[in-house]
Amino acid sequence: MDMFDEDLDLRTLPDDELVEQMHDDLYDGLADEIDEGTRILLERGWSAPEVLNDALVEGMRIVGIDFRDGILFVPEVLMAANAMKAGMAVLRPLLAETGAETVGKVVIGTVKGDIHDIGKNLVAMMMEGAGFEVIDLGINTDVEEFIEAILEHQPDILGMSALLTTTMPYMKVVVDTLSDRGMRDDYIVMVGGAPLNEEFGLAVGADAYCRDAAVAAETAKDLVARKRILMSEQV
Ligand code: B1M
Repeated sequence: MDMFDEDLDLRTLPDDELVEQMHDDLYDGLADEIDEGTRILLERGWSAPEVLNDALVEGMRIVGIDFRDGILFVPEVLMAANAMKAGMAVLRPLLAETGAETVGKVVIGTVKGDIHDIGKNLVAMMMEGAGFEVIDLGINTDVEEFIEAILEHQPDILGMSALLTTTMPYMKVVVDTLSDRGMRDDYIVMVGGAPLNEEFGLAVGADAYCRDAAVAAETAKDLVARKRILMSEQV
């Protein structure tokens, strides 16, 4: 960062340059700047999903490439994640804003061995925005924690997130345990995370794989509506 950058007033930048600057600031882990940039874009009339996707998620994608290529390391990526969370905190009330009454309940967590939570947090926010009550179990969630939570909260949906190829198979452990205990059919199971795909979702026995948070919220609404219809036909 040079002296010019230190004095940079984000407000003087046109939208496209501000977004590029935010990608740099995310890369550099500058949480205050990301907070400010997010607010400026919103003031300029950008919608919360636009800011999220164009400024934050895209910035994180760039971080991910350099992380993969060994240019960035864990401490730097943690700083970037921290900056991303600062932006998400500004967007949260907007993404979770809902006039609708509660449409259902979701228990969600990142699976055992995995501490990535940005995507899972976004899914939780968007689901809240779609009218769901969300019980977030956080990261590194093992099967007993999932089962304890679903027994306690009786959700419509169990959602699992995984970002590592080494942790995604754990989703099958959870689904199989539900089956072994005769509980599988009582809940809709949804899975997601960057390394997953449709085929994997089917293979672990989930009801749905969703590629992003917006799709997850839509799918959750659809599946719960379908479940309600099926249940009403059975009575
Ligand atoms: Co990690 N990491 N990381 N990391 N990290 C990845 C995932 C990696 C792809 C980077 C890379 O090499 N390019 C790579 C995985 C490779 C692989 O498995 N094939 C990797 C690795 C290797 C690791 C470590 C092993 C590194 C090390 O220690 N040597 C280590 C593992 C730690 C662990 O979990 N045990 C590690 C650690 C970390 C940090 C702690 C530094 C940090 C996480 C901080 C945090 O989350 N609080 C981190 C980060 C930030 C990343 C990258 C750069 C970004 C992830 C992210 O937040 N993306 C990531 C590279 C990448 O993915 N491009 C990487 C933004 C987020 C919005 O997207 O999470 O995909 P995403 O979520 C999306 C969708 O996937 C979907 O919706 C979300 C929003 O649209 N979705 C769902 C997610 N969950 C869903 C659930 C649903 C439905 C949709 O239903 C329930």
